[in-house]
Amino acid sequence: MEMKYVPTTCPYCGTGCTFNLVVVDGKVTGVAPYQRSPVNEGKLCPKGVYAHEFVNREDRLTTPLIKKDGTFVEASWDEAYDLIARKLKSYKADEMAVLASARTSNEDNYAIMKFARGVLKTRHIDHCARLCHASTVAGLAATFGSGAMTNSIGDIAQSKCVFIIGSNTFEQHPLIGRRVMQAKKNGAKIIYADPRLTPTGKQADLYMQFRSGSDVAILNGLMQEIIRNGWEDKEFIANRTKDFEALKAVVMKPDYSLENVSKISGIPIDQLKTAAEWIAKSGATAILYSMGITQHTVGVDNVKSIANIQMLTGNLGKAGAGVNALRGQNNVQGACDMGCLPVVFTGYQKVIDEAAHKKFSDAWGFPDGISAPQNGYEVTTMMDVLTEKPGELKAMYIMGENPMLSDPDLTHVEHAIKSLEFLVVQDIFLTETAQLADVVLPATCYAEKDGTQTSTERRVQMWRKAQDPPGQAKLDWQILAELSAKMGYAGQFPWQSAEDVFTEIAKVTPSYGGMNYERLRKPEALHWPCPAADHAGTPILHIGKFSHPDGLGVFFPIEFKYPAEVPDAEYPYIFTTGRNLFHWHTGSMTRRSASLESEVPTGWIEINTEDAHDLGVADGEMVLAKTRRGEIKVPARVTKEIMKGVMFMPFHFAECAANVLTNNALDPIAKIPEFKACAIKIEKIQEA
Ligand SMILES: Nc1nc2c(c(=O)[nH]1)N[C@H]1C(S)=C(S)[C@@H](COP(=O)(O)OP(=O)(O)OC[C@H]3O[C@@H](n4cnc5c(=O)[nH]c(N)nc54)[C@H](O)[C@@H]3O)O[C@H]1N2
Ligand SMILES: Nc1nc2c(c(=O)[nH]1)N[C@H]1C(S)=C(S)[C@@H](COP(=O)(O)OP(=O)(O)OC[C@H]3O[C@@H](n4cnc5c(=O)[nH]c(N)nc54)[C@H](O)[C@@H]3O)O[C@H]1N2
Ligand code: SF4
Ligand SMILES: [Mo]
Repeated sequence: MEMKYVPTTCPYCGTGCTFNLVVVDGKVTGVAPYQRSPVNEGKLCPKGVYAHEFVNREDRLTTPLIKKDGTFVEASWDEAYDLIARKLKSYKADEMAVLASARTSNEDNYAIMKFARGVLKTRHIDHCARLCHASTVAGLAATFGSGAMTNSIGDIAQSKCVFIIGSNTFEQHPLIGRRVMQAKKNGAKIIYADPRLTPTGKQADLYMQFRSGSDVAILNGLMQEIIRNGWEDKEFIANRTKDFEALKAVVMKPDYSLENVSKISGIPIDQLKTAAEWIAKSGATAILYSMGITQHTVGVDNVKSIANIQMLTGNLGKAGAGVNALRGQNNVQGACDMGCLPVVFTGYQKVIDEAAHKKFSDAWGFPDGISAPQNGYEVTTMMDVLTEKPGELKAMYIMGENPMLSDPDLTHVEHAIKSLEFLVVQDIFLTETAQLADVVLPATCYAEKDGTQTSTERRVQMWRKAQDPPGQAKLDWQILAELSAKMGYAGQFPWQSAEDVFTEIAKVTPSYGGMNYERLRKPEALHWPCPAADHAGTPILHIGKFSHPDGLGVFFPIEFKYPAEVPDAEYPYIFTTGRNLFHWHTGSMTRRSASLESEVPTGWIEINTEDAHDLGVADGEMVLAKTRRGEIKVPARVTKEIMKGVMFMPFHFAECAANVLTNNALDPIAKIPEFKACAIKIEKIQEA
């Protein structure tokens, strides 16, 4: 028996924990701690502990599949490439759309970005960041000039007050939750605001329960209280920001008095008072937020409000403070950095910028040019165009995403995807989306490849190959390079290894310019921006000045608006959705993990005890959950821990898919859907 440990990075969340894969006779069989990790120091959450379990599942995709007369037939790579090349060449550039993947490496995402813009020449490339932190990218770019988490994970332990709003940190970023507990142990106050008393809330010193969709009102109310008491950081405001008077004019309105905010949100006035005082006076308050803030039609407004309160209290550019937007997927930061968005190349170089466009055209050297210097469609817009403007988009190439469970309003999504003439899906399992494809390509998973991924704290870390891929599965970037060669562009994809791809990335991306594999192999790796070979990387952003040309942070006055759909007589409850500790999104990996699946084998809807009493629903009873989009049967979980009037479902489970119910109303700027608030009713299921 031959056994070895291969250090790698967790393929689940954006925390970026490292662990060892245990390899016995060439096969991954387990996970063991990697003590030298500066992020998790050898500790892991259950998803990390069992991250080996899906890898060698017998239902991994092992060969290309081509759909013939409605059923998949195994095919050779050559057959699959020939078919895809022929079909894709038959479409005009902007008839094709591409989805990249926050699950795969930077190298894979760079390859698909280059494939989309250089080979297909389409402007339409996006990925699940749209459903996730699109509001953060837009909101923080406007306020600070840069759309990323401002401080590092380890830094949270130095906070004097941690204000968590719209993040269930202990279930969704458990090893960041550990830093929150370290801060608490050092005396920090923990404030938690969420419609549900989650495991995160149970550790808080102050828990504020509120109705989904009232975030702007709450934040404005807190700011009014801070200003009324003279607790704002006058020096910070004077030296580092602009447009404070405009902010003040709005937040001081009677609409945002604590009385009024309490009415809108349901939070008692004395709790709001305490929160305002702790946030303003702690000396170093860190805000942690995630999807509870971003997934709204006012997602960008919410993010700007978070930035406002941190600038108001001077909680930026120093240790233990900051706006900590916790990025979700293992490599969603990286997929954005790699330009898998409809508006930018790598490193946020704008496609509409003439110089950037020329830079990439020249660097890549496609003899017939690249995609036009115009912005493309977002994922959510693609789905709308497919249903509302038939024939405009005809083909789609999806790498590592499962919109048939993860996008809002699944009936609409199914209609959209089925109206495509040609769909390619490149995944590791035959997902709900892959089942609708014309061609399915088998990819390698994290355990089978070298590569890098960029965590929420902008730390670029390595994946290392621990075993061979199953069957004929290939590396994601390799598939894209080989397909591009078939389409006549061999010269543009000369890479022999992931490291070759990374070298090219570093050349065209200033914020990654000083990175290479040798530097990244060290346990600490590097935080971008790292512009030069002798630059040590940047763990904390905005020290001394913000990223805008004038160096100032901008206050945006924000008025409160209700969600696109609010409860009424017919649909009387607020419906919100999210996650659970043991499962990952559409479950493609965690539901194939025996240990995780045995912890939580199916979905549920959380109903407040009083609401359940009114409805005559018992704990565990199967109910019919209905919105204007659709209905599903789902077991009720009756609990005091959710706010009265609000109901919650995790979206991991195909057999009771929350996204049949969700609303695809979008934020006008970020185009993120309102996963966190719509209107629902519950009906009892009549016995037959
Ligand atoms: N175990 C696990 N961990 C994950 C993931 C996973 O699928 N499983 N996914 C990863 C990804 S991609 C992401 S983006 C992150 C997401 O991480 P989180 O954002 O922490 O997760 P969610 O459960 O989507 O939502 C967080 C909280 O928002 C609350 N909420 C609901 N409505 C509102 C509202 O109107 N306002 C506010 N302020 N809060 C509200 C919910 O009650 C919930 O507790 O998690 C990452 N980590
Ligand atoms: N109702 C509701 N819906 C939501 C949300 C919510 O809070 N509520 N949250 C949204 C958010 S924040 C997100 S991020 C999205 C996530 O939405 P998706 O990204 O669609 O969800 P995943 O299940 O993570 O899908 C990733 C796919 O990648 C595949 N994969 C994994 N590794 C690899 C690899 O190395 N190569 C390839 N080619 N494929 C691979 C997996 O098998 C899986 O099919 O869901 C969104 N949907
Ligand atoms: S906290 Fe995130 S990165 Fe760390 S082990 Fe858990 S899922 Fe993996
Ligand atoms: Mo996400």
